[in-house]
Amino acid sequence: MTDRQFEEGTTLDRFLMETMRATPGATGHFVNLCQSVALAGKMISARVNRAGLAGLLGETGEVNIQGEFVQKLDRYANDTFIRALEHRGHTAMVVSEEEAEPVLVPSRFQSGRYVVTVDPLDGSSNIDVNATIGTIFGVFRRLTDEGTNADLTDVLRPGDEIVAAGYIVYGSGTLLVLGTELGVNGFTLDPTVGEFFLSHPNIRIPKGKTYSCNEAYSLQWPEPTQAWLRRCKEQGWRARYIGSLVADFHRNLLKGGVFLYPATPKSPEGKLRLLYEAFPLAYLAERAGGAATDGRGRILDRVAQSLHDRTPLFIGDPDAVDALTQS
Ligand code: AHM
Ligand code: MG
Repeated sequence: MTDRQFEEGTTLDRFLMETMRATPGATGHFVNLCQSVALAGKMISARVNRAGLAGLLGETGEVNIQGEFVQKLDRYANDTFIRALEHRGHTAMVVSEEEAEPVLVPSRFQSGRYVVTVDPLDGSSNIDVNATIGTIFGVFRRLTDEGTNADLTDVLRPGDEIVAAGYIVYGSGTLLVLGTELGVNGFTLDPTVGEFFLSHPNIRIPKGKTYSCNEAYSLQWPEPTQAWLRRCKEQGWRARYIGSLVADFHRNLLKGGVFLYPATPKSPEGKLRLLYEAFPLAYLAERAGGAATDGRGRILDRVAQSLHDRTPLFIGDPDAVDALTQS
């Protein structure tokens, strides 16, 4: 919310209810959806915290649609997220990084008006070393009639049609960042109470000279992008990169800076996925005063052609994104 003041100690539930009351025509379905996301976030957070003790590190032995080895926590996060969303009547379909095909809500549950895209556990390569990882999600209001099954037309559409997005970071604390048309707000999980409390109201990305990228690939980038990086170094910028998109994005959102993952000869379409990584974070960046492009144009102007489309990504500080897009 940009125009409301919330008291200290405002829970996510209270925030959502007050936001709903101030939104004409709101039915409560979106509030229920956010509550389901928060429940999944708490459950995943608890599992992440205990993973080293509970035999939950390492791989399952499966390979996912991306050709990557599935980690045990990837599988847990995926299943938990889908189970949390499927039964409350707000969601019709989930598109997940870990699922080759869209997952329809089982027919024994009421189907809903939203379609959710999710990267259940972003930064999988950091799971086994206790570095920050996270869940990224985006929400579309479905186009197809609620009386029918949702289908691909409900997600293969412009990023601009996202109605809400967010992420949960599992770091030194667990934080849920939620973006809607009303703004971007952060909620910290108090594990002693089991609730998310508003801790970062109305987030706006500050100016900051930090770049986040895998610099080891920089010699493979287009020359103008390399030239931009050289200029940053001459101008005294700093580098921060953990290799979890959600963590790198989060730091830049709070501290200022830009994240870039350009195309390389190995990943000519870029590495990051459009529907459940780039779209949600681009939505959040723009609502927090930042920008996001694929190096040519605005990310949210893109239209997904298939579920697991990839894209180059330049996201964060609007001036830096602008410079990188024109470079
Ligand atoms: P994933 O863990 O969902 O598969 O995401 C891919 C990750 C991003 O979180 C991160 O930005 C990127 O891959 C890091 O890639 P690289 O190791 O090439 O720097
Ligand atoms: Mg990811």
